[in-house]
Amino acid sequence: MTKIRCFAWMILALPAATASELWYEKPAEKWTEALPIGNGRLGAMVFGGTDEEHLQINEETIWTGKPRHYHNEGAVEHLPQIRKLLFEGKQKDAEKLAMKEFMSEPLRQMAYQPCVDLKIRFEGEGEVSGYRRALDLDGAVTSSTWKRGETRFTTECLSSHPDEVIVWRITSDRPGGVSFSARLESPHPENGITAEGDRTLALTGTVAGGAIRFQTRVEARSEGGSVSLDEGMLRISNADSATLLVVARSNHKSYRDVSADPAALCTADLKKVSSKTWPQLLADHQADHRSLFRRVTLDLGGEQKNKLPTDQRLKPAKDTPDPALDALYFQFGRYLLIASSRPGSQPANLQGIWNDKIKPPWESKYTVNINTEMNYWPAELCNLSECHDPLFDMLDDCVETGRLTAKAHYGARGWVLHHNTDLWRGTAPINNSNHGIWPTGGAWLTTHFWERYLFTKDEEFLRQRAYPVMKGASEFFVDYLIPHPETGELVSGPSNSPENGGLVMGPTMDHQIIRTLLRATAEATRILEVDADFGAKLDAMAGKIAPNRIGQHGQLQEWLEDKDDPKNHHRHVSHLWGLHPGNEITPRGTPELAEAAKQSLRFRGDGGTGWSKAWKINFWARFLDGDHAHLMLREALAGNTFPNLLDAHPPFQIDGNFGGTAGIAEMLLQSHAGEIELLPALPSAWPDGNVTGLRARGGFEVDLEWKKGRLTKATIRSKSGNQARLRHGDTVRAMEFSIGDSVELGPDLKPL
Ligand code: FUC
Repeated sequence: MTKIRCFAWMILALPAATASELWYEKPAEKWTEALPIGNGRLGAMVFGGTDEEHLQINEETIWTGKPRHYHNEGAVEHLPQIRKLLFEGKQKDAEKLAMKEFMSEPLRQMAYQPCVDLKIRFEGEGEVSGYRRALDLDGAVTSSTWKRGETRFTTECLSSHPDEVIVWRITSDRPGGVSFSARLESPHPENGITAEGDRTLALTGTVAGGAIRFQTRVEARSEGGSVSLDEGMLRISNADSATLLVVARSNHKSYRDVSADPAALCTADLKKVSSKTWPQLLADHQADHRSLFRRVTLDLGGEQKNKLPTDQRLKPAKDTPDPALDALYFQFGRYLLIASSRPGSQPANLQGIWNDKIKPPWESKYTVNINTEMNYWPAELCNLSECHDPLFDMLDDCVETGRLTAKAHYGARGWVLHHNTDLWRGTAPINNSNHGIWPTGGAWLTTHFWERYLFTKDEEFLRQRAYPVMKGASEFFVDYLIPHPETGELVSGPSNSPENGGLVMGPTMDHQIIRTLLRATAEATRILEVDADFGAKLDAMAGKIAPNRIGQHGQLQEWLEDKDDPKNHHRHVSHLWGLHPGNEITPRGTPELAEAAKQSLRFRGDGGTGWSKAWKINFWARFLDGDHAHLMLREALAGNTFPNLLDAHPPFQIDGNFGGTAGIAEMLLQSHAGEIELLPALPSAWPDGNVTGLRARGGFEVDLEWKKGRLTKATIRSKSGNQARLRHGDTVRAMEFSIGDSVELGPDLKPL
């Protein structure tokens, strides 16, 4: 029976790839070639080796540092002087004073850490042939298969959300053909490896100098043959097949509590799966994953290119469109969000949950001046609302720590989060006054609460979860905004236009974010029928904030002063926030501002880091220019994507993947401007295609079909009953929906 199943699997696996598969002809040599799996909390990069298999494993709560505060008591005393210096044009003096008196303590935040490496050394002689390695996005399983001599081996690997376990499985087509040893290694110094029973290894580790302790266990099972424990290694001899189950836990309970017992948790995790067989583990994992993944399908044609290994398609995509690769990249982003952000888990950090370095770039933490937000752009749009939840949980923590920072640094009510946070929920300005003092990170993230409401129309969510956070974020800005001494307009500051131009008063991006936050909060007070006076005050204040301005080069000004440099190709395009993800600038609603924003984007050019190009896909989609959006997608694929499809900033940073996925969705469907626009930015590279399950604000789900670049059919499903203004090109139609309605429309937007 086992033999027949293996054989059937091989027949299925070896032919050309499916549309939702990444595949390769060789094992991964580098981390950026290995394939990611994850259950929100436990992740692994799977290398697929034939002499030695390597799983580089992460657990999301293993970080440096310990529960602590970062705010700087007394910083507020220096706030008036910093503002005065900035208003007087003395930027360097202001930065110097701020550096000395206004920064977080300590100055830097903590780093996300690797957990453990599982190394599996195969026994056996003979030449290797017929190798193939893949990641099936729909099944959420990596696989590798090869022949050594006359024996074919196949491996599969998954990280199960329902069962909280990583499972690695090997079978051979020769009875008794599987023999290997497996060991655990950790990059953390103070660890010990012990045997737990006769087929389980446990590794206990401590993050040097910090509070986090953790444990990892690997349990071996075999069909046929034997399992033994020997010198800190598991040995599997002459089995027909074998399965390794890996669990990992830390002592982290919350940002201020590290009293969990990793060993007890690991014991419980393994106990939970003790009677579950591989087919059961696989079936439960796939049912869970598919319940999310299959909500959206995307077919852009061009499948014949799937016959090529995935890594060989990236560079050519620059000049020759590869629509099937675009669709794969889109679904890979959705796969990654499912794998790195599940209810109850930490939000996806700068690398999701995948990190092999003790000193990862930017600590692999949460950079909230674009990166963390970009991670969540696809969540509502691409029908993965639940995957958004960890971000909201993190913000609940930041409301607590951010209150202390608001008081200590600004003497303000409410809460504030500057440009980074970490496992310990730091909210104070870090690193350097010339970019760390940026008080709108929390405000931007708070708009995600509002967006969740707009997409779902879930009033309970608005009342219970969103509004308290929005109210606190808004209260901060009521106390913080100050009138400009010359114009009387309300301005933000000290702040910066993220990472460009140093410490200033009144960067455009801040004003766009704050206006959006205040108006959304005011709107929420009306929907919920609470705090009417507060709502009116917020609306009034929003109207007094310095507006968007068009400068001497026809550009949208990045600052209060008209000082933009048209030759500046900086990766951040912060002042276009109002175009995307915000909505105060739209080609139809504010054509002059939109034209100025376009001028600014032209000046910035088509280059940039991975996430910068991903943002530009979204910008061009919002300009309704599908071909330019697609050009940016091709730039990202060819120039900023590793062989395993992870975003190459470089180095690896996951935001570009998520931003790219959201950008592709924005090319097909937009709903930020008071109407649901179908195929707003369809590029000529995708003449025929269909998409199902995208979501639009107002509680709608949308399927679209098109041929020769023209919409042929749209299906609109209403989840919450609502009016909608639908648009396709110049055709506009207002419709009334009841809950559960599903309406099929033709290209003229009339019911079919
Ligand atoms: C911001 C960006 C960098 C990088 C870092 C993590 O600081 O400017 O490019 O993405 O975040």
